[in-house]
Parts: sequence; structure tokens; C-alpha cells
Amino acid sequence: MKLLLLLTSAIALPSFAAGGGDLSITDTVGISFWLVTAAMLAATVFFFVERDQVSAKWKTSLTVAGLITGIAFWHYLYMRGVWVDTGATPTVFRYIDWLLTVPLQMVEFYLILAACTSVAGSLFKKLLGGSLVMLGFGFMGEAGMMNVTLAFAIGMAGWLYMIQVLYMGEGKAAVKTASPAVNSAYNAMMMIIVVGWAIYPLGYAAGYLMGDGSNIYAQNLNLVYNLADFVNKILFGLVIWHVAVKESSNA
Ligand SMILES: *C/C=C(C)/C=C/C=C(C)/C=C/C1=C(C)CCCC1(C)C
Repeated sequence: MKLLLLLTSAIALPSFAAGGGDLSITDTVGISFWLVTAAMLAATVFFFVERDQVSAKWKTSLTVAGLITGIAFWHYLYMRGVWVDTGATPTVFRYIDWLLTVPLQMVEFYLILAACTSVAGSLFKKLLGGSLVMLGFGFMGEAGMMNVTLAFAIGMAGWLYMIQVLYMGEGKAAVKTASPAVNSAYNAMMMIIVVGWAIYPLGYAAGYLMGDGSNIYAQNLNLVYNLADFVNKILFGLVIWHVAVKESSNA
């Protein structure tokens, strides 16, 4: 594990550190790309190292948290380069990242629930379906493949469907009988999907519904998306880490 990390950084860091021009002091969005890139790397190291602190059944959860921030770190290296070098919005890199990391977040839900209920599998499929609709239409709207407002509306429907599944569905009923730690993990993850995820459609609206995705709108879009990724990948992992550590010391 640690060898893999070392290898990845040995290959990745020199090639990207040298690329592009200097970061301008006035390029707020570029600076936010830079900060989030570093934070993703730090979070990845943290989650992998912290696996040692938790009991066996929580280790996989921390591994997945580290994979999420690790995949994001990889994409942020490129997204930062695209933005700093060209000033363009790195839509394709962004959505490739989301296409990998959002399903992994659904895997986290599955892992927490699978330990205590039999509905975890069917819940996972519904959440995965909802997130693919959300991301698929979001991408088509941003890439100019369909009407931005219509794409937004269908993407919103996918997200609202997921919220409905989490609040009214079988998962909520199933965790009632689980341990307090599992309950608090489930509730915290619901909060992230409802409150944390709400930042993303705000970013989309700022970029494409209030404007045309150019200049100032592109800046707002990327700034909000970068903030959202920071909250939803790093904070999300920390919530799981916190529960895992608490639960492990009780055992
Ligand atoms: C690590 C990346 C994450 C958690 C990405 C989450 C992305 C979303 C919640 C995107 C949501 C969108 C809508 C709800 C409407 C359509 C536009 C999107 C794709 C930005």
C-alpha cells in the first residue's frame, strides 16, 4: 500500500510540477485548483495510514475513502493544468473523476449497511442508477450536447430520486436496528448527499443557467465545483474515519 503511494507520487509529481507557467496571484480559481490538489494528496495519505488505527471491519471503508481522494488527486493534477495553461473549464476530466468517485461513495454506503442489513444490495443499485442519470445529463448539458436547462432538470431529478430513496426507502428502516455508530455514519452520509451535494447544482447554475459558461461564469463554475469536491470527498472521508475510530475504540 505504502509502496504503491510512493511509486505513484514518484512518477506523478516531477512531471506535473514542471508543467505550465507560473500561477498568477490574481488567478483565484487557479489557486483553488492548487489548494484542492494538495489537500486531496494529503487526505489520501491520511486515510491509508489511518487504516492501522481501526478494527478490521472498518478498514475497507477507509481504503475506499482513500481511493476517492486519490482518484481526485490524479484528476486535479490535470484539471489544474488545463485551467492554468488555457483558462478553459476541464469538463471531461471533471466528469471522468465524478464517474469514478461518485459510485465509490455509493460503495461506502453499501459497506456501512452490508454489515447490518440485507437491503444494502438493492439500495446500492438504486443509488447507482440515480447517480448515473444525474452525472450523464449533467455532462451532456455542460458539453453542449443538449439543452442546458433540460439537462439540469433531468440531472436534478436523478439526485432527488436518490434523496427520496435514502429518506423514505428501505435503508432508513434497516439502520434503525443497527448500532449507534452505524446510525450516525448513515445519517452523516445522508447529510452529505443532501447538503454537501447541493453545492454542485449551484455551481452548474452559476456557470450555465445565469450565464453562458464563458469568462466570469467559468470562474464561478470551477470555484464552486472545487469547493464542493473539497467538502464532499475530504469531509466525507473524515466523517467515516471519525465513526470508524470511535467504533474501534469501543470494541
Ligand atoms: C466527488 C464528486 C462528487 C461527490 C460529485 C457530485 C456531483 C453532483 C452531486 C452533481 C450534481 C448535478 C445535479 C444535481 C444536476 C445536474 C448538474 C450536476 C451534474 C452538477
